[in-house]
Amino acid sequence: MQKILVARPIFADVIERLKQHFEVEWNNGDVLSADELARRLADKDGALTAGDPIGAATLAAAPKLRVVSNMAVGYNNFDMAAFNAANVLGTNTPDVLNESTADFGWALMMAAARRIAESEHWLRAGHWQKWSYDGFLGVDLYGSTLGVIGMGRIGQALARRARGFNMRVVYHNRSRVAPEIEAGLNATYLPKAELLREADHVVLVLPYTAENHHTIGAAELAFMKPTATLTNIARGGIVDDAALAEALREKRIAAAGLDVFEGEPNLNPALLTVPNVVLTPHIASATERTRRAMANLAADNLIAGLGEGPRAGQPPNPINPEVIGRARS
Ligand code: 8YV
Repeated sequence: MQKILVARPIFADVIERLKQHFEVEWNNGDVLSADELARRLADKDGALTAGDPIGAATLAAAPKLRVVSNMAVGYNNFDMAAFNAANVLGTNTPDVLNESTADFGWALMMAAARRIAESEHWLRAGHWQKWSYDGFLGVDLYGSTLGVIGMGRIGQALARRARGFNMRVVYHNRSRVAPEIEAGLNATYLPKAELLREADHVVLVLPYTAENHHTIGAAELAFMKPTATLTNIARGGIVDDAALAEALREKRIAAAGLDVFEGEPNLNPALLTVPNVVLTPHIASATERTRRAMANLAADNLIAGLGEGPRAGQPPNPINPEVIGRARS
């Protein structure tokens, strides 16, 4: 039987599924250090990860490893050049999380715009003595302009929600999406700086790559309206968190909603001291149904990637399909 490592706690019934095909070592505890992960992978044929960094050194220490299945759509934790050089297949879990993640992005955007977290903290702290006409005035979503940066599957799911709020949709993406998709979403392509100038609510839904590092920094924040909100449901590092904290403190933008952070789970401490930001612990895909779907899809990818089950050799979501069938190097 081939050996696999499940590097994180996941649903126990998914572990049972994997046990039908593999000898499973399960880390049902704390996040493994890089050294511990490499040590445990030394004799494994496959691994199921969730954001754990896998690079050249880890692959070199695991000569039998052929498939690493990430329980996430984003795979910036994989060094794909190293995967390709070693002929190791990487897989991810797209699509099953689109709607839950878009719902959450919408919730964060609304919470930021309407100051929900800020006013709730104030109320809990016992400050509510009387109603006041200017208490926690926010900014409207209805009839405003939504700016989506990253018009992939989740970005499109967000844009579809804008219809019910009678919003104009502008977007920026590496390349323009197909005209029929633009037409279906009633979305207009804009260069990034123009989008930032025009949008009332900017939402980031792009993958993290070296080129997307600090897509939003001090210069970009300066383009935004003082009444605008910024929501990041993509990845830490896409926003310069220090520059954002400063812009929020100085009210150069109205508010922000952040589910992902540079260096998470450690946050830039400045973010914890500004009131006009809603902070959540990377939970945009966290519904019972979606996380189960992600875990099962990650298992499907690993099972098929390692040549088991009805789809042997044809995993549903290969990131680098060109290495399938090649000998490990
Ligand atoms: C994951 C995510 O839960 O899919 C992604 O890219 O950010 C989340 O849905 C998280 O990355 C854990 O792997």
